Amino acid sequence: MTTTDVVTQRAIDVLKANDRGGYTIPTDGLYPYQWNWDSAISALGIAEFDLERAWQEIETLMSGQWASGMVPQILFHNPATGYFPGPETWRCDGPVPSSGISQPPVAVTAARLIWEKNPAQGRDRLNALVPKLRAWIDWYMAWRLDDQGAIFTVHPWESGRDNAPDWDKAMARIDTSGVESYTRQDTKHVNSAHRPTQKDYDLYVWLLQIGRSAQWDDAEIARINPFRVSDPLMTFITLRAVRDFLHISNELGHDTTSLNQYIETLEQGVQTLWNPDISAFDSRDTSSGEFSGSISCGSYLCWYAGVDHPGMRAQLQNALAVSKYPIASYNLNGEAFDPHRYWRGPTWPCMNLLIGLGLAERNVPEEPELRARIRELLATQGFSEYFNPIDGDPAGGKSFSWTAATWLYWAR
Ligand code: 2M8
Repeated sequence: MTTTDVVTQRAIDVLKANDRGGYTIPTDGLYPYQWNWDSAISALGIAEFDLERAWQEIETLMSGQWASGMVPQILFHNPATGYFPGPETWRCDGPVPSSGISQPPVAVTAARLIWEKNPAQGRDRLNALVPKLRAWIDWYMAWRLDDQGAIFTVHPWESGRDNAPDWDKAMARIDTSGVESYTRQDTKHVNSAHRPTQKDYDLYVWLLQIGRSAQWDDAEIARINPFRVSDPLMTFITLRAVRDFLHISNELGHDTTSLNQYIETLEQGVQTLWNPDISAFDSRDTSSGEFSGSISCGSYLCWYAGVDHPGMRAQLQNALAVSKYPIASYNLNGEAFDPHRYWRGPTWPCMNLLIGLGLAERNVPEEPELRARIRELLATQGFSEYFNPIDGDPAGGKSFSWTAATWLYWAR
């Protein structure tokens, strides 16, 4: 067996060990349920060795879709211990016990990519998913579109980049003094210096309480939730999802009404996230109109969304020059940079997978170099949740599903 074969087998073993029967947990202990965009990325990895099971991953995720079209961030299919907040805190009543917010719609793109591996075999399964994927896209455009055409998040957990510096200014404006008492579980599993702070968690729980008091009604949340930050990552991933969904709909003969309009709106929206002061796509607080001043892994998803930008190409070249294991979750020269703390500096291979797919599709010459760096990182350090971008030190959960999937689908 070559080294590649050995690492590949290890990646398959991780995904199989995290399989809970129809869905894959991110990692044992820390995250014992089905997470939305983790499952989408895991499905890409699973599709490399079991196409049927990859479809099932997406189908199980979509089984949790609410009547509104929203697809939850977490599905609590089976009782588990060791995670906060669980279903009793969220108090939602979708078809499967769940949280009340969504996550970036990578699953739409994953459905297309899985289908393309064997279009004849996947046709019926994709056809059955089409109305659900469409309803989710419509929900995003109805409830998460700002007045400039960008997608915003109402909770840092919805963005997927929980404690990114992107939210700092918007969070500083919120008084969380009414937050209920709660007990964190995450710091029982991993080093607390690598996790969000207590202040971050107070805001997460406070925003959860806001949604719960609105009984998770979208219109009421829009009225009372003070946290609303437009995010390049969410906007790029949604734009990409709509493009892929349009392609699927054309190929399979489904209704395409409004889809071109959505694409036009989002294409305009992403341009409003260009911050000339830092020469990068950046987050913007919708209430103050202020940019966060953050170059993040989300900034580099422009190519994934089909958007080239010479300024981001320059950023990419710089990122490859200043860190051994790019693309970091946050710019190494940024004032909030912390190489250990979660979404404030570490490199997340799963994000590099999405960035790399975009680079490859747009023929950006740096893609092979980026892939080689992540390949070396995973082959030598294993499948942890995230890594120090300078020395590659692994951190967070071990045997992580979307990290293993990144190896299988892209890095190997
Ligand atoms: C992290 O977020 C969860 C909440 O969703 C948490 O910290 O409790 C994030 O990295 C998120 O992007 C990811 O989907 C989740 C599971 O891996 O963990």
